[in-house]
Amino acid sequence: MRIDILTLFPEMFAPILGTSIPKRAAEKGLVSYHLTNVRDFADDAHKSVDDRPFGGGPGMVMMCPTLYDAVEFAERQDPRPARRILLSPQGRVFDQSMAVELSKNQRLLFIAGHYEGFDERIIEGLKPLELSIGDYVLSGGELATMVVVDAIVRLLPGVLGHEQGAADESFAEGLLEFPQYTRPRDFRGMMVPDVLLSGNHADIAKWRLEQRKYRTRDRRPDLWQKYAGGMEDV
Ligand code: 4HQ
Repeated sequence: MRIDILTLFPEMFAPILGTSIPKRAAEKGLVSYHLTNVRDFADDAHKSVDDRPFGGGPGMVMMCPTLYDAVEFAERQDPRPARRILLSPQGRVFDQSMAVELSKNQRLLFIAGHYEGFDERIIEGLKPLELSIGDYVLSGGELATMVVVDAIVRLLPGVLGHEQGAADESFAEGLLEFPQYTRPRDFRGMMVPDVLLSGNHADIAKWRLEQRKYRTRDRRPDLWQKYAGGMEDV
């Protein structure tokens, strides 16, 4: 997979993409990251990438010409068509099923704006998939891009070992995880549940599934509704 990222702050990405799983994925040749600084495509002496909004009001708006030039430049670097993605609170809220779908693409191109909004013709003409990582306001799309990239890259075949891959499937099943314990059995009077020390694997599996259901029903009624789907006995 090739991932292009268009941003005014390319230096924000190296610490994340150069660490842990995203780094390992690149080292294994399963993904490559390509940063493009949108400011390099500014065509005036002041290197401007944004301007004041028509109609007035606060804030600045990312201009079409620079961003279109940056997108077209990045896309010329590889013949495969890129799925364009723009991070914005107006987008569809990103979730695991979208990570799975996006991980099937050969090429993704992310547009991360900073401070400002986007000229609407960026959406209209470039037709990016608009994604939000949640209902809060960030200073820019960079962190949101990194969240989405991380969630996708760890799904690429060969990036994770078998154990972790299996652990992800359980989230895909729509339930939260069960509580985990390790040594010591007694920590300041807080005990590990007996069933986990019983050696009875059927009982352990049953207990863990129950815990997952309790937790999901209690903490995430939205996920529980999807999982149980109106079943009467749950
Ligand atoms: N922003 N999910 C505004 C976000 C955001 C989010 C990114 C701030 C885009 C223009 N992006 N810029 N939440 O708050 O994705």
